[in-house]
Amino acid sequence: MKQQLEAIRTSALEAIAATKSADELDALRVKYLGKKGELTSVLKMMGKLSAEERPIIGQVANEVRAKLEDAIEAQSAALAEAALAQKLRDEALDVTVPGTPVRVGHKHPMYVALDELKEIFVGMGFTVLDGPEVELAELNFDRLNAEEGHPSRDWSDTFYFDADSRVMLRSQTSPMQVRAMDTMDLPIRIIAPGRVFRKDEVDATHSPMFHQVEGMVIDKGVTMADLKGTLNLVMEQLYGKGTVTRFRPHHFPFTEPSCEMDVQCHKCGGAGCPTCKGEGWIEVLGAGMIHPKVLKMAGIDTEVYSGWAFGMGLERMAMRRFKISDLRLIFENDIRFLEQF
Ligand code: 2U9
Repeated sequence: MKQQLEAIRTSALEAIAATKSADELDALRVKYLGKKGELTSVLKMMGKLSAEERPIIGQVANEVRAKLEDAIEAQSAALAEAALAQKLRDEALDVTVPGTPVRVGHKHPMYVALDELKEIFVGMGFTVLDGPEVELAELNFDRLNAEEGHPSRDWSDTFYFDADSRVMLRSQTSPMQVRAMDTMDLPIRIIAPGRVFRKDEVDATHSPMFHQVEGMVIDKGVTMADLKGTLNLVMEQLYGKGTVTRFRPHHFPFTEPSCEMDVQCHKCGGAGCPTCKGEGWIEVLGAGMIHPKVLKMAGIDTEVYSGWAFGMGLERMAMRRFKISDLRLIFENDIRFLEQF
């Protein structure tokens, strides 16, 4: 019987050490220590032993049971530890694995030009304003001295939302300047870039939606000299030091006097070439002293304050800067085109 017990011990310990899972270990526990287990079966035969043998065999049997229980417990802990280590390995995140590439877009050339312009104006203390594209005709026209009957208010030129021509897609970013005059403290120095809408057929130089940058300064004692000085500085930063400009008289309802500004062609130095279409000059923007009526409508005292304003088309500016020949290319967003800038 002693040999039987020792055989059980040897085979059980070997089997326990070889287990790979908690289930296998549990099966062994039942196999050896369960009610109908091998060790239990041997112990049940103890009654057949003599009185001298019984305590000796009993002791061996208890030792074997204790040994198997200890071995099962130790193996159970070892298996649990191994399972945890495996789980940690399986669930580990390898941060060095390259991710799925994200295709990065490309900054639109017009926004390259706009950002450059913003930086120049912000550097001179201007604030950049943003505002609604759906506007009141009152702010878009009346407050800018373009009264009923003004040609730009015609239904053939403007996108109205209602039969009374009160609500419209803004045709210029000027209503932003009107809002600024109504809400901001003086002095004011702002630029307002954004989309504007006019009923134009699409061709190489026209689109029903385009972008403008307008700007204005209102302060005490502002004159045409400030307008010229500031805009000359902007052109030098855009086109290089020594850029030559000229101002031609013009007419806008919201400025008086009004002018258009040209820069001398950087390609031919004014002699005339394909870049300036033989003119020697390139028109860049419109500007003028803010009409006293426009200031008065905003409640600004024209005896104390005066101001100047300008407006320019952003697509045209980007087309000049990047030598883009057709306006439609600006809006098509063909990545092969955009990636060239
Ligand atoms: C207020 C007062 C004055 C904005 C101005 C221009 C001259 C101008 C055109 C350039 C090309 C429009 O994009 S374009 O077609 N604009 O020539 N704009 S002065 O003057 C203002 C604006 C707001 C309250």
